[in-house]
Amino acid sequence: MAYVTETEAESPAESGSNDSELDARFLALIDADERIEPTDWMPERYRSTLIRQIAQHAHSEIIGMQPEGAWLTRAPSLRRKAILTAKVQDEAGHGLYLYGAAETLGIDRAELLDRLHTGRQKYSSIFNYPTPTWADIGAIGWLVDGAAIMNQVPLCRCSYGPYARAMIRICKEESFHQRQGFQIMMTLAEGSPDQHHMAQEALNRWWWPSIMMFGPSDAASIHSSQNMRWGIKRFSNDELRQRFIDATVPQAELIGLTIPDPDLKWNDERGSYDYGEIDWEEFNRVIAGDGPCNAERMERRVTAHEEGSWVREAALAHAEKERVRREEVAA
Ligand code: BYC
Repeated sequence: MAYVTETEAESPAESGSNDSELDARFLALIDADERIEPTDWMPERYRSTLIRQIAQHAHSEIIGMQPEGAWLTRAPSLRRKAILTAKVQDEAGHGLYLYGAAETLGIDRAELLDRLHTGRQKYSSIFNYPTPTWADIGAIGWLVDGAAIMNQVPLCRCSYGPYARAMIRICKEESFHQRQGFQIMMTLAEGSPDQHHMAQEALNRWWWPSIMMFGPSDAASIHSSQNMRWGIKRFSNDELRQRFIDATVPQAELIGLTIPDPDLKWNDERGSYDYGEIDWEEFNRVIAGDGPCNAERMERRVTAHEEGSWVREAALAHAEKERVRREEVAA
């Protein structure tokens, strides 16, 4: 099936198509909160936008295995190790569901991976930060999975059916991940002074990058208004960021940790927390490829892909053998 790339897509009027009747039918489905399915007609720009977002999401899941995978051999107990192994496997599974959802849009998984490996597609900024202590694993579960849930629960109602359905299962697993992360942080925060300090330092490292996960401010977000019109996005970047902050501050207070933001203050009038200035320069640097771990993450990913080529070849050879066998039986 033919597909357009992010840059090839035409700039549309409202929905991206020149065919007003098909357009009207497509937008009527969106307005009725129905799901668009792979066999339905859709504007090319809707298709390419979804390919971009779902692929970025899938890439984030598999790159996200790296900072946590680094602690698999160093987890502080067998129980913690088993839980972390399961979590890292879950991330691989999320990648699989998401690449599968992207493929329903007519693009090949190998092409998507190639776009990641050649820097033509992004992955989440958050996974370009290091995990120097065990507490960083707690902070990732608590904050990164917490932010992911806030962003992803609305995606369960995304207008594109296969993406929305994949998100339902992913969100269930992310909730478990968030709780295990919070539990690690709680244990450390309530432990010895050194452990408490380690938890606080991890919170200091991960707070601002987690806040940045929600993307640029609404004023700077280039895709938001079109994505909201298409029912891909249900809430803006800033709305979700605010919800995350409001939900997380009381959790930090509960375990006696301090959010590293001197400007954080409850605003009675808004019924929300006011927060300090986000370092957008850092965000832009990280998404442009110049964060603390970008080079290391990409090198590891490309090496793993190359070293795994024999597995893909073996799986294809096996599938072919099975196909021939089935044909022989049927003949
Ligand atoms: N990192 O116009 P905007 C996870 C890019 S969770 C890197 O607001 P949009 C996990 C954006 O792609 C993380 N790039 O875009 C959790 C665009 O660039 P391009 C993954 C970012 O699409 C725990 C440009 O900035 N989650 O995987 O309306 C464990 C302008 O942005 C970031 C998802 O992907 C960022 N943080 O909104 C393991 C959720 N933010 O593409 C794994 C699905 C923005 O034009 N994605 N950019 O070159 C979304 O909800 C939306 O795509 C976003 C951005 C909210 C991220």
